[in-house]
Amino acid sequence: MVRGGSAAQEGDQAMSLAPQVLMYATAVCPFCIRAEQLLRARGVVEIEKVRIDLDPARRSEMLTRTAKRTVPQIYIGETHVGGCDELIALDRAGRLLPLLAGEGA
Ligand SMILES: N[C@@H](CCC(=O)N[C@@H](CS)C(=O)NCC(=O)O)C(=O)O
Repeated sequence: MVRGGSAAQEGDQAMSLAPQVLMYATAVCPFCIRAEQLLRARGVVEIEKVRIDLDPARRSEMLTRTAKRTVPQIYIGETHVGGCDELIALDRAGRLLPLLAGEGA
């Protein structure tokens, strides 16, 4: 069973290849909302949201893992995409859907 996944992919086998989508976020964050909208528009059903405003340990985790202080910070599988701007750039470059499909960036 996959935690991430794209609705564009049909069938259990395809779903099992879809990487997890994880987003470090805060409650009040327009960039997080925009990023989520784009991910949803590209068919992502499940996003693991890590609320760093509620959990200082997870904030430290984000800082250590990404070396970034702003939210969102988005992971698709093991790939650190970055923030909202980077997500949009990836999409415009035609590399977001392949990444969501587990085909690498
Ligand atoms: N260019 C970034 C901007 C992200 C950003 O500014 N996020 C705000 C919250 S919406 C933030 O983390 N502000 C805290 C800070 O700048 O330290 C992106 O596209 O993700």
